[in-house]
Amino acid sequence: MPQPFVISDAVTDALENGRPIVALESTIISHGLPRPRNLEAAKEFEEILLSAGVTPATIAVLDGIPRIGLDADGIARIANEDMVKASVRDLPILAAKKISGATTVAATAYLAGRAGVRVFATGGLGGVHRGASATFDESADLSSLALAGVTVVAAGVKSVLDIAGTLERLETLSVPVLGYRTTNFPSFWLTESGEQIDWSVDSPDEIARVMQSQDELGHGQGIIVANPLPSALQWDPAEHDTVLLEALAEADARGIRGKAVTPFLLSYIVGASGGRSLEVNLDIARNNVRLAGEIATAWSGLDRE
Ligand code: PSU
Ligand code: MN
Repeated sequence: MPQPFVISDAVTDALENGRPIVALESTIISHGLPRPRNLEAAKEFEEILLSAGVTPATIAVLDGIPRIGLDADGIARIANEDMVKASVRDLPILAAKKISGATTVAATAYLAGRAGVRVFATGGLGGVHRGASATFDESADLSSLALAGVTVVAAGVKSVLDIAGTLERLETLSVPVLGYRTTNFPSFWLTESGEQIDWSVDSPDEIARVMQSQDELGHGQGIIVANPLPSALQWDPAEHDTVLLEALAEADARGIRGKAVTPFLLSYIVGASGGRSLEVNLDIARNNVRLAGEIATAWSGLDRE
């Protein structure tokens, strides 16, 4: 029987020895950030983890095989090849066709969960799109997180989405949402969306204890840690609002639909903001990777007790 996925030697070693590991997604690299900054970013995210004593596990499908942990060549491939954007439902098709794909939050969380990697860092989550009551456009990130027992650190969801609707769906799906030192859910580039969440947590240790309780209760859902960027680093709110409305109108005018919507909005916004949103985007991802590393470290400490 061929293996359904391949776990790198470094990740296998960390798993066997209970050392901290953080999963990283590849769609943010292939479809979320422009070349050549995307390759620099992919390497930098891994470096941040390595220098904190945490093993990075960047996840992608290469030639049909889901890989948990990439080598330098794999990282370069996700940054430079025109890969399909792969959600959970695409995995068996990529496998049969032996083609490569960059995994979304949904597919990355699924694969990380299968591999036993419990903490995952991304930029922003997918969610309920504006107008979803007519289009049914809701990211599979939400339903996947309801099934994969993985803690994902994200700066909330972008306000191109229906943020209140996204939080309602997460409630229905019984996915815990923890604000990191806040009860104001972040909207990616902005520190606060204005939407309130029920719970704030103060430390990586507290998050690890929530994970442990979740396991003890037999809840298989993932956990979302909403990690806002400090307000001094956020994107200018006025510019943000203008560019976002423009991006939504443009997507509508061009009739962009389905899985193309999110990548279209992301690249339109980078272009229309003259690169400013990109710098904030990178700060957000770094901030999330750092916190995910701390959570993974706290988790592996708890695990050994
Ligand atoms: N939101 C972001 N940045 C991203 C994405 C979403 O702020 O890079 C990417 C992630 O990979 C996420 C995917 O899983 O888009 C969601 O796409 P869709 O809305 O088609 O489910
Ligand atoms: Mn969609």
